[in-house]
Amino acid sequence: MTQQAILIEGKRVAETIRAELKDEVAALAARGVTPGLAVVLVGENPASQVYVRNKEKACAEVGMAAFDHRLPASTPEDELLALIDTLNADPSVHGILVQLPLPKHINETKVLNAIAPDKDADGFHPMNVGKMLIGEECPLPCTPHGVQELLVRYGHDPAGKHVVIVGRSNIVGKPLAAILMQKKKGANATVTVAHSGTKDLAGMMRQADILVAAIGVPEFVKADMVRDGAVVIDVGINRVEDATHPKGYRIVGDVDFAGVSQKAAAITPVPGGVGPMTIAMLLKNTVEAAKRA
Ligand code: L34
Repeated sequence: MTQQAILIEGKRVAETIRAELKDEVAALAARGVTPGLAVVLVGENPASQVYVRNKEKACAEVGMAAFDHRLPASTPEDELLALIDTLNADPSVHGILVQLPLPKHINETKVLNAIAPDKDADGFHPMNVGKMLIGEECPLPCTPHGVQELLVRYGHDPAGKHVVIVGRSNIVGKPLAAILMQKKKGANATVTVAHSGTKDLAGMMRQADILVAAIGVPEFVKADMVRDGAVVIDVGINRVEDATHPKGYRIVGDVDFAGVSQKAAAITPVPGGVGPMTIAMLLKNTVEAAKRA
């Protein structure tokens, strides 16, 4: 295909989802409940600061409360754990998000374990990860859930398709595989999880009906690694130096967009693709938690 791929506009879909949530939030407000999300950021990672700000802005837009907790990078682990205890006990907090990555001296597993599973806005608690794997109802991790939602809303039902996910992180690759392999609506795919140890990775990627790039390497996926007419979802968000941009950098995905968009049937842009969907699904998890509470 030398035709230009259809753009899968995550930004637009995320707007639609926020509009849907706004109505649900209004209905909750009529019952005296304002969904509240506690946003915890430890340290000054510039990318995390942007993501967290976007999350808090999105909360405000749909009428939810965002409780902002910024802690210095030097915060001891037990202080962070104590904050989580307080948030677990606070009835105005329905969802808790601890932005990752955490500073190296803090044990991530310990922190994720400390979040009450019913307030787990990210779906990262091991209990929820287990529920997700066996197909029980639970909050789903926001980025992979956003990818599923994008595919479905653009008419690319994963059912029966070969989905090749490149990347095996706990945030994206592993949970996306767990979600898309379920015998459920919007799933039922044949899933391959490929990674840096995969033999003939390019050949594997060419097998994909739906290719998901979550590698963390700028523009790793080139046109010759993509089958004609594949659907390509780019989860990567990389800052690359660019003196011609006012900020001194620009954001690119894990996919060589210019090349791959000549070959794919549909493709997500970066920015404006999966990123905004991550945030929309975070709000959704929090609204669901508020409904249950
Ligand atoms: N706990 N940590 C926790 N939960 C998460 O779901 C995340 N993730 C990832 C990093 N750490 C996390 C995010 O929130 C990545 N991520 C995220 C969220 C939002 C955006 C990107 C990544 C986003 O807003 N992206 C915009 C561009 C932002 C920019 O200008 O840099 C976009 O259009 O893609």
